[in-house]
Amino acid sequence: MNALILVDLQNDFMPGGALAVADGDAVVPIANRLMPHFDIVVATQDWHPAIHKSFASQHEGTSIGDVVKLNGLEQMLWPDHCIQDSLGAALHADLDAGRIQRVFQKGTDIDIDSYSGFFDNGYRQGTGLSEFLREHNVADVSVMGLATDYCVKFTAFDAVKLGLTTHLIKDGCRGVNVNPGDVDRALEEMSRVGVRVVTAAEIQTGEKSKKT
Ligand code: VGL
Ligand code: ZN
Repeated sequence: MNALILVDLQNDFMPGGALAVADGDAVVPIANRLMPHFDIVVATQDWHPAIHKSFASQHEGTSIGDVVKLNGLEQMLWPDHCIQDSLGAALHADLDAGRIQRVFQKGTDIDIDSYSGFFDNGYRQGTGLSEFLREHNVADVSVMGLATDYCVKFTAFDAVKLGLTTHLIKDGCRGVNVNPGDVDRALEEMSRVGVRVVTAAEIQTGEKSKKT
C-alpha cells in the first residue's frame, strides 16, 4: 500500500499566517489533485500549547530566529503559531479534508519541538503515524506540504529511517528559507539519504512508480 503524507497544510503557514511560507497556499490544489492517486492519505498538524517553548515569546530577551538550547537540543525560536484549537492551527479550508483518513498532531509537549510528523525532535515520543502506516501495510510514502526545510524534511528523513520507500513531491512543497538556499540544501540532503524527488505530474501520470 502507498500513502500520501500532507505536512502542516495549516492556516498559520499560509500567506497572512503567523509563520507564513511564501506561496504556501499554492500547494493546496496540488494536494487535492493528488489525493485520489493514493491508497491512504494522512495529514500532520502542528499543534502547540500557547506556552510552547519553541515560541520566542516564551524566552525573555530573545527574538524570532534566535537559537536556544532546549533540554539539550538546539531550538530555533519561532513566532507564536499553530496554537491548539486556533484558526491558525486549522487545516486550510480548501483542502479536501474528506479524503484525509487520519490527522496526526505534533508539537503538543511544551518542552520539545516536533518537526517530523513521526516523532518529536528528541525521539522521545511518537505521534502514532508509524504504527498507523504499519497497521495499514504501507511500504511506500510520498511527502508534500510545508515547510520544505523543516517539517517536510524531517518527516521524509524519518520515513527513510523507518524503512519506507520515500518520495518527496518537490512542487508540492514550499519552504521558509530562514537562510537563503535552505530549501535547495534540504532537497539535496533528502536526496542524499535516499528520498526520491518527484513531481506532482509524475504521480498523476504514473511515472513516479518507475523511478528508483
Ligand atoms: C514548522 C517551524 C515551526 C513546519 C513548524 O511546519 O515546517 N516550522 N513549526
Ligand atoms: Zn511549530
